[in-house]
Amino acid sequence: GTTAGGDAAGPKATDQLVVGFAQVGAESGWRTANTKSIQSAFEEANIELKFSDAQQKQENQIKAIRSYIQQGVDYISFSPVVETGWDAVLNEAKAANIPVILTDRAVDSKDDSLYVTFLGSDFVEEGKKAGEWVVNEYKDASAPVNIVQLEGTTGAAPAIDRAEGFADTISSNPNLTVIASQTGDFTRAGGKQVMEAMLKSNPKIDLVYAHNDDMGLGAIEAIEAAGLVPGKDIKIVTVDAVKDGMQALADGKINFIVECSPLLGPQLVDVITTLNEGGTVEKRILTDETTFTQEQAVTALPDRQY
Ligand code: GYE
Repeated sequence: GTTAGGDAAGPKATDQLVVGFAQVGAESGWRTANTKSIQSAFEEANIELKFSDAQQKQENQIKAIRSYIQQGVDYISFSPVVETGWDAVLNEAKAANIPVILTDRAVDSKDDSLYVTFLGSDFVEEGKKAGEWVVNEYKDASAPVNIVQLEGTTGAAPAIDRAEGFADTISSNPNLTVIASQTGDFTRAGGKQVMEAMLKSNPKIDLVYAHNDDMGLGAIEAIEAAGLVPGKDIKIVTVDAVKDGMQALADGKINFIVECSPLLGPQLVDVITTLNEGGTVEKRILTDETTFTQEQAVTALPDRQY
């Protein structure tokens, strides 16, 4: 027909666009910075954002996505709390002709027509970078090095992939052994609690590999409470590089941090603007990231945005 609507009508004015975003939760400093980045990028672009917080529960995210479908938003974006179990709701979005953009975390689905693109970090690569630091730090070790791992949320892409990249890399030196590994749910309280238990059951721990800064910061509290010196008696490697983590690194309590950027808002707005204008985007959009030693943290801290 000749009536306006749909793609044939051409791009919508940005202030006519409505996007629903289903966030994981507010579990970490990283997540807070990510939420801020998304909210301010949409505000700046003058695109309406419907935002929900799932408190780390998949069922809440599914509910939020269903409500966005019902409201007939133009685009849906979300950061899946876990990798599996999304096909049904994503098929509902597809049937309603609402494009879905994954940010930060991936889904494990055979059908990649269920989303337009996945925008975020390479978590396996992050695990590798953490592992490379450990391999180098202990290259002269002739005795076993006892490593404990604080895992992220069970079933979440960053927990699965950061464990995998790390394990693959440290396997090059048989002295490097992960003696205990448990989830701390990406929270500071979780990291502290798990570390307390690990300290009780393992007399000699040389290094903690935490899947995020917050759990590393919780581990620091547990290590200090046990009368040990974090960064010296027990070394700590984490992922994220949020301000509190960088401060602990600069203070010598953490030994190495692999950066994972939460500032995905501007890239998400770019994707939506491009799609709105009829353009296409890559199926996988990677974020640029670096790593920080203690010296580098001292230099980088004053300009850190989050
Ligand atoms: O590393 C952690 C957060 O999905 C990359 O989630 C994100 C992770 C991040 O809770 O701090």
